Amino acid sequence: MNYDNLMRECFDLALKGSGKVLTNPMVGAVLYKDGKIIARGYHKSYYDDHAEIDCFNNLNESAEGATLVVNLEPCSHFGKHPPCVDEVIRRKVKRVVISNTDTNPKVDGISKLKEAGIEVITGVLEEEGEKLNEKFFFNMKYNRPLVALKYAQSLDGKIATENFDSKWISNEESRLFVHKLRSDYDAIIVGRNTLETDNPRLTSRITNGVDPFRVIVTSKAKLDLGYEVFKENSDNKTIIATNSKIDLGEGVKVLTLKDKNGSVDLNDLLDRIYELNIGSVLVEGGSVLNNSFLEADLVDKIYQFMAPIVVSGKNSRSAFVGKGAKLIKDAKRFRIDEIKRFGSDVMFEVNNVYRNS
Ligand code: AOF
Ligand code: ZN
Repeated sequence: MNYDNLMRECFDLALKGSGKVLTNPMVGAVLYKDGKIIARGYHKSYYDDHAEIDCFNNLNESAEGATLVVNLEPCSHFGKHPPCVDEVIRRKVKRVVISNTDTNPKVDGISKLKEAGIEVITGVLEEEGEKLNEKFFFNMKYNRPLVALKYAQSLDGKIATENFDSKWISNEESRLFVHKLRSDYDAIIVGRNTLETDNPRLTSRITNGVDPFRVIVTSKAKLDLGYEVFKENSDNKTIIATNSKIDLGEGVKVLTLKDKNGSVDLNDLLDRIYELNIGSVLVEGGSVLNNSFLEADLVDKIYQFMAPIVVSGKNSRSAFVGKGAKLIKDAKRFRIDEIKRFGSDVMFEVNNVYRNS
């Protein structure tokens, strides 16, 4: 039997957890018996049940002899929840069909299932599964959040004019996609300059969008709390990341971080927010912060939007402002993995060359 369609159903279910599962993987599960789906489930958020358990909870009959299709290997460890494999075995499922094995070193569910006499089929739509959970697999491999930069530029590579005007380089369709990205990523990071010049809300304004954590990076000791990110903080997800001593009183979370050459140490920032279960971040500028991530070799991905306009001007801004490479051979190297069109704009999804997916 071909399990592709059932696996696609798992992917669709898994995606409902996007932006909510944080450092956990997105997982969907279906139980299939006598030619039909008898239950569906998915991992809804970081603290919620795993997909398999949610699926069993939605089941109104016996699972004995059924096939469980799930995009990730069922877990075998005691984490926030007991092992899923124990429940799969207890319910007398006869076959488990998986897209990806779990790269979490604590997990070895496949051997447990096989020992219990359950047939296991792996690798169904494996590449799609890996792409779906690229953030999770990245987290497991590198032990830190995945960092993606996002910016919109003109044909001549400018993200703002010399007086920092940047509204609106990209079109409405591109901006809609950005709101989807904001929902899919766990946090947005901006530098203090961007906060002061753009006063962004950094929320996801699409239907069912999840508002991300909003991290402001600053080295200065004083900060005005009149900006939108502080006003729209009913969810308590605004964080100030700083290498100086800031006392803002109640209400806004402050992370005091290591200093690196007078700026926030970005490795320390990523480690500290990873402890808050933030598994992915979208850096939305400005040029100096983008460049700091680049120089620290912490840019894993770029979403570069390009609009068919030319700004020109020797003082207009580009996406990265710093020392720069003296020779082209020393330029940081990326790989264009995807090109999408949004009306008159083009978006390049670019990954760092060290990443293989
Ligand atoms: C599954 N099904 O739906 C998910 C799994 O702390 P815990 O107990 O939530 O465990 C988290 C780990 O479990 C996570 O790192 C990953 O290895 C696995 N996630 N496993 O069988 C699921 N979300
Ligand atoms: Zn589990």
